[in-house]
Amino acid sequence: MLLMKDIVRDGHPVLRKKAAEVTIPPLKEDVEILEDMLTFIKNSQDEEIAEKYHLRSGVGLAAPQIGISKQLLVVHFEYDDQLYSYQLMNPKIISHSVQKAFLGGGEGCLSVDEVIEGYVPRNAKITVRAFDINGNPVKIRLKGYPAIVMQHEIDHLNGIMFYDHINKENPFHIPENAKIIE
Ligand code: K2U
Ligand code: NI
Repeated sequence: MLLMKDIVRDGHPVLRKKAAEVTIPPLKEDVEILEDMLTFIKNSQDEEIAEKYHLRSGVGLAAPQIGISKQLLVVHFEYDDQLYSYQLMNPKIISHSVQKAFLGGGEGCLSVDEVIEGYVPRNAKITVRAFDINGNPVKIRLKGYPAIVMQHEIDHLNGIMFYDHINKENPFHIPENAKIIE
């Protein structure tokens, strides 16, 4: 099982690389990577397991965060009584809103141990094309918090960290017409 020791920390070059697309239909090893990543996120949300193995709670994970520079990501969380659980290969944002959105509490990252304050402006709505764990094409439309999480993970596949988006002059600058998500 994946543990925090397997999570690559900020400063490692793999977090700044554009990850390679994976072959479709998927290799067995890529399917196994996605399964291990989803298990880690589920474990991190289980109080007993997280305490026993000192896991930091997460809602998503991208393969570069475990040192694998491949376009693989998982997200798994409940929001507004709906489960959002995806294991994706080669995800691409194919369209997005002009409107921006950001988490009122800022963002964190399993690969960043320190707190970095500031608003992280992202697209309020996105449409993602990807392949699921069986190699089937999927089209996913997200808005609000689920869209924020998905963009955080897709950023990891492009070597982008959440703090790259924070306004350096005024970390709490609110873009025009932006939606605050509490
Ligand atoms: O990619 C990661 O490091 C996982 C992040 C994803 C994330 C952070 C902030 C905003 C959107 C996505 C972890 O989930 S950070 C810890 C966390 C846990 C619960 C809720 C929000 C953030
Ligand atoms: Ni992250």
